[in-house]
Amino acid sequence: MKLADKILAGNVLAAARLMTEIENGVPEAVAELETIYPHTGKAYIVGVTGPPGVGKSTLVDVLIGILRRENMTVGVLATDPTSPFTGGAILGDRVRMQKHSLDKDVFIRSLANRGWGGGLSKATMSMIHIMDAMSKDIILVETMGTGQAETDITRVADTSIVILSPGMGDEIQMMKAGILEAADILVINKADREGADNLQRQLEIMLEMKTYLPNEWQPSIVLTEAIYDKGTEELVAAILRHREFLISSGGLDKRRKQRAKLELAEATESSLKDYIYQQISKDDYFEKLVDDLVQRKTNPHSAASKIINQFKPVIGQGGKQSKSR
Ligand SMILES: Nc1nc2c(ncn2[C@@H]2O[C@H](COP(=O)(O)OP(=O)(O)O)[C@@H](O)[C@H]2O)c(=O)[nH]1
Ligand SMILES: [Mg+2]
Repeated sequence: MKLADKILAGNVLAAARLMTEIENGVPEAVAELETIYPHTGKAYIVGVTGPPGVGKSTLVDVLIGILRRENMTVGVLATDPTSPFTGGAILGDRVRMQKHSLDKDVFIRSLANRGWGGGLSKATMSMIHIMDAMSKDIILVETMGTGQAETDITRVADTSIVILSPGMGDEIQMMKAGILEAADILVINKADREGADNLQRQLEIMLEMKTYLPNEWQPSIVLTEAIYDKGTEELVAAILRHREFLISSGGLDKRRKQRAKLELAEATESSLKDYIYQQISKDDYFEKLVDDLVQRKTNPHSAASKIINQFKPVIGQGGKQSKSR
């Protein structure tokens, strides 16, 4: 049996193996993902983003417990870009979440920093798809997040939680980076610490400055103390409220379309890249473009436009045809 079939039959080890293959860039893994894809789209994806040390992993750990009590199955994708080389923090996350490791309805996976760069990598999306195909109701994705790229988890998750904690001075930086703009729920964790009120006021002022349309979601602010399991039920309630809102407003479809768009663009990019690499050594047309580049008769951008322009009439026609049908 192929790995994908085993995964669809509920084999957890097969899922772990396929994830490792994806991380290592094993080419056969792509075919497995093709088998899996039709079985995805059911899971609800929650992005948990914030600067290092604010308590993302601690909070995720508590959330797992609450969601399980509500009888939801949970997938967790944890990354810690703060220690990309030693893997120390990743191991830490794993140890912390180990109490859930005997629960067959919880699947936790740590992803090394490779290919992540603060944003959402192809590998990340693939891991999410696998957990989705494993019938996880909720998938929690812990990332640092930059808020700058449309590939950031905060832009493609169904619900985006941005976590801050008092006295870190990060909130200003995060505002600059636009990460707060992407938040559906703002969490002030470590509310047991001094400065939580102040941070709450700052965030409230920031939210008040924005104008919301009548049918637009207004981000909520939730105070939590992850290590004391305080405010965490409220956080889960806020997530579920946002989910209800997205479903009833049609926003969920919009977000999923955005995610599909991103995946299509990324897949096209990598296929096109592979194709061009293959052709460059066998095709006179590409050979000439490369020579022109070397001799500085053209530049990479213009050369790329030339290639894309070749595709345009074909793609454009396809679009027109399907519309008229
Ligand atoms: N005082 C306090 N410390 C917390 C709270 N939540 C987490 N921490 C601590 O903050 C540190 C960083 O937590 P961690 O979950 O690893 O943060 P992450 O880097 O965002 O994943 C750990 O030592 C936690 O025990 C909280 O609510 N209050
Ligand atoms: Mg962490």
